[in-house]
Amino acid sequence: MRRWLCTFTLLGTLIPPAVAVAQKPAVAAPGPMALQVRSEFLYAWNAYKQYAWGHDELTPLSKGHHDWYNKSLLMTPVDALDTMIIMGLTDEADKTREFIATNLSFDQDIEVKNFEITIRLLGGLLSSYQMTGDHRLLDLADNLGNRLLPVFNSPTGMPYMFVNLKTGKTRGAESNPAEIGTLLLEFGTLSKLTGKPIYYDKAKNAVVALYGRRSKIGLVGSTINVETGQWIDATSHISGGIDSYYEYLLKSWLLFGDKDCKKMWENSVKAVNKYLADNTRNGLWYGQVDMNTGKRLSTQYGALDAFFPAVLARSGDLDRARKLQESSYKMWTTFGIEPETLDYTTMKVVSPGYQLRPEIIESAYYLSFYTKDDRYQEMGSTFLLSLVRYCKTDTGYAALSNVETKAKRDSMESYFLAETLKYLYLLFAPRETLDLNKVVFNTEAHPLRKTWSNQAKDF
Ligand code: DMJ
Repeated sequence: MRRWLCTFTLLGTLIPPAVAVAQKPAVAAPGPMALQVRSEFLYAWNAYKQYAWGHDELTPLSKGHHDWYNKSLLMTPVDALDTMIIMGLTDEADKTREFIATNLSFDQDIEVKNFEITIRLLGGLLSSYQMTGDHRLLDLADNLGNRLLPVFNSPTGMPYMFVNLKTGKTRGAESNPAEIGTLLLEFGTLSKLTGKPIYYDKAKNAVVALYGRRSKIGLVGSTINVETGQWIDATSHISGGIDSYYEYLLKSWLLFGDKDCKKMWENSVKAVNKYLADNTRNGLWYGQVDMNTGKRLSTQYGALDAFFPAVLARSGDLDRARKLQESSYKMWTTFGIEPETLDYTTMKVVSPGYQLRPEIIESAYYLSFYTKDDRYQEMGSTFLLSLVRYCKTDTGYAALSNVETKAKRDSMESYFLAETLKYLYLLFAPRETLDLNKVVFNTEAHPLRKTWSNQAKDF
């Protein structure tokens, strides 16, 4: 197994690994902006270590910790590990990896959310395994994947939302496209790396079952019953609850070369662009429509929708990606930081929080990579400034409960270290730090590579 290498300058400055192009010539040193992001990462990580070590997450205002279940699953360390590797924080990464490998156990009598555990833990373990070659991480991933498999035992093959890691008991028949269709990158990679086809097959079957229930005009709704296959809420959008279903159709094609996924992506994005896109005087936005009729139901857009320019850019649609990113940026700058949701016809806040989300930064990074336009690093400077100004506390970073008052909330989700700061770092880091054409990020920003293909051209 090749390792993702870190190199050092003569002065001893740590240079980040040439992710996905390991064994190629050394990468240029990160500039001042990238170094600042790295130091903000360390600031938040050290606060986690000081006040929440061994737990799932830091609670920055109360200087404590929060566990998702009655047992910690080391959410923050697992989610943050590949960011450390990419940033070249080798000692920190080595210690964290050792801690995970010796302390993380999935043999727990707890009922977990399949989607979150898959994207954060399974994704994190797999990418860190690919970067380090530490087999203990793959063993953990295999162990976890096996414990999650019962979710697929529904009459339709679409997964239940929850599963008990010890007993395999499932619950939660009312689910949504994101939770059903955001599993194939992780489960598929697990199959490729372990040689066990069951993971790929179950996750693929679930997506196909969901896609097969799209409406006549090609859209999916917000809520579906995985036992009956009936839609419960026919509202269609690209926001939370549906978002990464679309992302994974495209990316499963890119990572696995799965032609069914390519077809499902192409058909789906056509319908999304036809019915959900809303070209207004205020720019391009994506709102809500009825999945059966295409009738517009509302005009809301938010922090979660802001992932879509990244996906459009990755698919080659730079024109729409650029326009939508300008709208997202307008959303951010109107308040100094973005709200969870606004009405794009009035620019009034609908849901006022900012949960330290990464999507708008992820899109800036993709657009910067594919267009080489300085505009997106300019956006990145604004994002960094706002984060430091409004979310930095004396103990790590905190979410905001209200972007208008800038009141803080006692939460620092693990994705802040896995995604938000990783994408911000990559936006400013030397381009060769990571070749976006050679990895596929899962929806939690864990980069996956076709290490199973053995074809030099893939890397
Ligand atoms: C992350 O867990 C993932 O990006 C997911 O797809 C959406 N929500 C958060 C970040 O906002």
